[in-house]
Amino acid sequence: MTIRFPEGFTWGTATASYQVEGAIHEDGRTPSIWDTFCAKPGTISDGSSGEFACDQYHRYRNDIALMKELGVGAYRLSVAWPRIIPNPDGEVNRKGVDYYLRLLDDLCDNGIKPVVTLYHWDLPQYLEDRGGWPARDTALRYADYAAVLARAFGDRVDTWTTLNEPWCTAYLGYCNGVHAPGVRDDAKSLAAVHHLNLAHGLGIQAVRAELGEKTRMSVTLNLQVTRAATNSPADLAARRRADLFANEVWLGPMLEGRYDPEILEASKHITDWSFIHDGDLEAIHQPLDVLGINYYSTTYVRHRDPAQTSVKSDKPIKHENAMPAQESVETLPPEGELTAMGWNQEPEGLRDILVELSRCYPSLPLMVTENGSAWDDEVAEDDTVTGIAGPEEGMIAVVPGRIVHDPKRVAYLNAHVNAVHDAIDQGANVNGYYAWSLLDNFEWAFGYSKRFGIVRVDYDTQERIWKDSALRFRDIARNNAI
Ligand code: GCO
Repeated sequence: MTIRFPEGFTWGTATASYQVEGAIHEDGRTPSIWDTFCAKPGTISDGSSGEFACDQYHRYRNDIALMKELGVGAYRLSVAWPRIIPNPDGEVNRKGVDYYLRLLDDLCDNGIKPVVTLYHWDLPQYLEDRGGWPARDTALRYADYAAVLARAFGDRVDTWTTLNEPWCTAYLGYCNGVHAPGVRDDAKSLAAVHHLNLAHGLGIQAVRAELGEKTRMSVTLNLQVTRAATNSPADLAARRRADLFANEVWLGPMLEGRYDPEILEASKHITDWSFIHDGDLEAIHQPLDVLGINYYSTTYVRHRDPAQTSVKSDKPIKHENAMPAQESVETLPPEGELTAMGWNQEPEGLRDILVELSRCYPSLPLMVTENGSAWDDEVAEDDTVTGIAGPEEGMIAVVPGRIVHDPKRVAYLNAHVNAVHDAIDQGANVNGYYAWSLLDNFEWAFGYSKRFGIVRVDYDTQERIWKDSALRFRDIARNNAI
């Protein structure tokens, strides 16, 4: 049976600067917090870093040829802040800007809309040295950076995304410390929450001040679909507590200009929230054209006795409870067949969050800015597989004769694309789906040990190799149907 998506639905692929670019020493880029973090022993499971990654800095034209073959209408990429403003003096690095101009122009020439994330976690190290996200000044510097990008890129960008998953920045970065900069401090993580919200609002204002009120603005949140283990009042309260810090802490300020008083109450033993200044909530509450949702799995919680000791997980797993003020919340081990990340598979969670958001915010269009799964892939020989020539003489975008058969990733993709369609059927206002990821890449604390790509990267040769999931996604994107 063929299920069609609405006319104009966008199929895209997504990546992030530090995960794919490599070239960390090139053209004036200075270190980000991830370069510093990776250099510390024990932070990255395979001891690697983004130094080479997928070398997209040099191979972007090939990767765009690949996307063109896939038939995708959009590429969600992020900009490395330390390429643009490499030093505390605030001076703009022309060479860094030029790299992205070449990339954006090539995308536009190939009819692929750029969806540009301003911040996907690679904070300049000099800003961390001055306090990082727990410091208010970082939000102000972010607004300057946003204005620079708006002036430089102008109308080449289809949709601007202020932040990617501020949940990870605040909690994995500053609460359980499994991501850069590796800080473990509950109070700082909540200050980071607020300053990320502030950066979002100031960033939107800065971009619109340069490019006009009509500029399409978004943010990408990894809202957590948290389920209570039972319907007991105690378990439901645990679910509510997780939801407040995972979701409401972003949705409230960004979409309604308020922090739920329960958030402040539940964390008053950690901080007095005096970092919220007069006028901040108005600044944060800016009109949005679309809300990006990253979705991978669900989390089950139940009540726990707060008298027990530490619950904060130090596992580098996003769906463990890494948040502050969770003394009464126990995260249950995931069930069913888990992906290579150890995450459960529950496509209904994607449907539910989309339907719920459209019910709460009916006028706000949604896009699934990331969805995908990691599996332990193997390469097979197959003479019938054709490659793709790169844009330059003698260059290859995808090698012929080899393929990865990845039935589990294909099944995950099918199930989640179907879930998006179910959500639309139930009234959700969803206008796009971006596969995470175009390529295998640097998976943060897991280094290169987890492969999320629909296209494989051979890190020794930088060859791109088809996976069945890419061919499946090509069918879906080209036909706008599954
Ligand atoms: C994130 C990111 C991606 C990850 C992906 C898989 O949200 O964590 O946007 O950078 O690689 O989610 O973990």
